Amino acid sequence: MRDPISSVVCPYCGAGCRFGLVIKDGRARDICYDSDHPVAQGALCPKGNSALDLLYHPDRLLFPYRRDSHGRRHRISWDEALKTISTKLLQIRSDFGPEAVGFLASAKVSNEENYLFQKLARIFGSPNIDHCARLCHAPSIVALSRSFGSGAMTNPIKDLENARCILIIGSNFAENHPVVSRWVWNARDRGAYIISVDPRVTPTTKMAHLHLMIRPGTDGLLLNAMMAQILREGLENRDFIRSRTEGFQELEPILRSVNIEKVSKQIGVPLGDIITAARRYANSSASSIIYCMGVTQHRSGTDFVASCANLALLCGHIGRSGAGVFPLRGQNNVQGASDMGALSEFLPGYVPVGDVERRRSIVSLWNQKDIPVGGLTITEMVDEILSGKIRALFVLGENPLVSDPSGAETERALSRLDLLVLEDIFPTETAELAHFVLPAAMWAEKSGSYTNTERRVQWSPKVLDPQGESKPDLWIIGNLGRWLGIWESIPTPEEVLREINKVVPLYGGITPERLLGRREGLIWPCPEENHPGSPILYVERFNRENGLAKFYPYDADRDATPTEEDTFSLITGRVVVHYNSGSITRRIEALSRYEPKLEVTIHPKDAEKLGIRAGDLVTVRGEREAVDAIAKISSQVREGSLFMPFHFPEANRLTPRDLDPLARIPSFKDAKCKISTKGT
Ligand SMILES: Nc1nc2c(c(=O)[nH]1)N[C@H]1C(S)=C(S)[C@@H](COP(=O)(O)OP(=O)(O)OC[C@H]3O[C@@H](n4cnc5c(=O)[nH]c(N)nc54)[C@H](O)[C@@H]3O)O[C@H]1N2
Ligand SMILES: Nc1nc2c(c(=O)[nH]1)N[C@H]1C(S)=C(S)[C@@H](COP(=O)(O)OP(=O)(O)OC[C@H]3O[C@@H](n4cnc5c(=O)[nH]c(N)nc54)[C@H](O)[C@@H]3O)O[C@H]1N2
Ligand code: SF4
Ligand SMILES: [Mo]
Repeated sequence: MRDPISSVVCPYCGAGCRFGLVIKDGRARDICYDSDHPVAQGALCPKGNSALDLLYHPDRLLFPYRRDSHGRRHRISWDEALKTISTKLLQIRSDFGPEAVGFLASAKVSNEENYLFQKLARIFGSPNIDHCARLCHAPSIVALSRSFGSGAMTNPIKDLENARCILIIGSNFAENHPVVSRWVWNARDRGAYIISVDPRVTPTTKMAHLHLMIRPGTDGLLLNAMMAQILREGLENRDFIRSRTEGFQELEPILRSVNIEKVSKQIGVPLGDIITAARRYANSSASSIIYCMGVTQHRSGTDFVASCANLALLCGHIGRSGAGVFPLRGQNNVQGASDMGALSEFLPGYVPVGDVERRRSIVSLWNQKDIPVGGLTITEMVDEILSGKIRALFVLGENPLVSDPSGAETERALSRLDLLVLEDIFPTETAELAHFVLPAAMWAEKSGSYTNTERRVQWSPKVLDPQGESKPDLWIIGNLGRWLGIWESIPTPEEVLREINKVVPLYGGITPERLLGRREGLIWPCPEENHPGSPILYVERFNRENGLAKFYPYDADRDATPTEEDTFSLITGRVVVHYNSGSITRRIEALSRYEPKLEVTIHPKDAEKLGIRAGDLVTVRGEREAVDAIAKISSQVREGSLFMPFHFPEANRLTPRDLDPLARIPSFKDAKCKISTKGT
């Protein structure tokens, strides 16, 4: 590539690939591949490859509009939009208090935009700021911070090729982070043993030497059984446990009492496979764990993540090349949005809002004495809209109507707001309910930094002009702050990054001067200007106060619940050609033609029992609602379970609002359902 630094960061997943845009007469004509990129090495998946269809899609939002009480859209000017929205927000604040306003940030926009957005919400006086990390890796933030001192991935993606054993649990990266596959294949080619734990057969499980097709939601039982076997055989790393950890004495008696034979029946996997997995993971010289939504999106998501951490600590497989814990981040900037404090319980840099001294020191930089605490999460905000406590919601780049659990409740809540504002690039399902819709410029039309799943912060430059009257999110947030009287001028992305350098020590040395000229970015923690970045964490000490990691005891047997005979466990998840709420990919023909309609996968034996044939229209009944889908019959799912992608509005009509008590993530991977041919 002649001018590599003009390359942009891919707007889809957290792998953080970059590609160049060939621009002629102000229009992007082609994509060029970046063969030196540290993650992608020139490869892109189907989504990255179709990025031009996204830029020039005819449905793009090009003008601000308001919706009247009859649902009609009226095009308005930016001044009118921002003036009316800010007047209404100030009115709601004076009538009901600042906590009557909720703010949803976005894992799709830059660090600078998220930073400024949470600052606006908090100075406005509302503690209610959250974003989709809540629905995604909130359990990783809680559990890994407790165990290791940081919720992030420990090693770079490329380092996977140095692993001698890889345990993949609840991740289908071959479809969802496709470029990760190349590094796992490299490891395999070099002789690494690959174990996969997934209740379905997927392109990822096909890469494994051993596939443990467990019953959904039994990961805690499996991980404890593996650890129990490791202890039984004396394969644990006593030196590591002694010198680098604490708390093992509380976990050990739980593990000693595990009955592995019983677990084998509970999880539906042969005993021999559990033993092989335990031995392979413990005995290799460097083992890594890759996990994702199959682990986190459960009522016990935090405990499952804690169990992954316990296993790594038990064998000392952390803090070295090839040995790490890889919670693959989903969205292109979900790591960054979390780092920037777009979460109800954390300020920028994971400063707990309850830590009075550190909180006051951060907000003093914003010329504030203090800010409110006790904010609500995404699902809690929906509950409080229904109770009448929240009256206005400002949504920046999320599609909650489709992505939140229990769609009927979300719809009821969003419909009763006094004010719903949406900033997006497309007219989504949520836009249908919004009073004001503000058109955002797309990734290539604005500058800013994005943090991928490896903690790699990369600058993505503006290479095109925004289309129509769309504006960069930073401009919109900055201007709204002016109308609200919060600040006087709109900062540039570089200016916001300089403020982040001061406020967030992890980003202290990731200055605009260094980042703009560095295509491969910098990996945090990078506290000072001359710091090279930190690809591998915990080499010498963990990030907890005493430098030690901590085991967290979890008695998984407590959670094992049998299901009723005719009830199915519905797994919702992803397919390669679609993305999240589908608001983008359902519009892109090059992608959606491979999966144009909602399908539900059922095992052949269950289908036969219920008289369901391939292609039949079936009704899937959840706790509250029923939806129709096309039946796909395949032994890629277990008997008794179903799979449905959540890229269509119907899927979340079926999911429950059961939350993990600590991370407050909904259990998207286990909705109790019944299924029948439509009309029967
Ligand atoms: N193509 C595509 N790529 C994406 C996305 C997308 O929508 N489409 N979204 C992005 C985002 S935001 C995220 S968070 C990531 C998510 O990436 P993944 O976590 O890989 O995606 P999922 O399909 O939700 O779930 C992964 C696997 O968990 C399995 N699973 C379900 N229940 C259980 C269980 O109880 N135990 C275990 N061990 N496994 C279980 C499912 O069968 C599935 O294969 O992908 C990112 N990349
Ligand atoms: N049933 C079920 N539900 C799930 C999940 C599941 O596995 N099963 N997974 C959960 C997970 S992991 C996640 S991360 C969430 C995702 O939940 P959401 O974040 O709500 O999903 P997206 O479809 O990614 O929505 C992002 C929106 O941002 C818009 N956007 C893109 N770029 C920009 C930009 O530059 N500026 C602005 N302003 N907007 C932009 C897009 O058009 C899109 O409408 O869904 C969760 N919901
Ligand atoms: S793997 Fe992720 S970052 Fe890379 S091209 Fe695909 S969607 Fe984009
Ligand atoms: Mo996600």
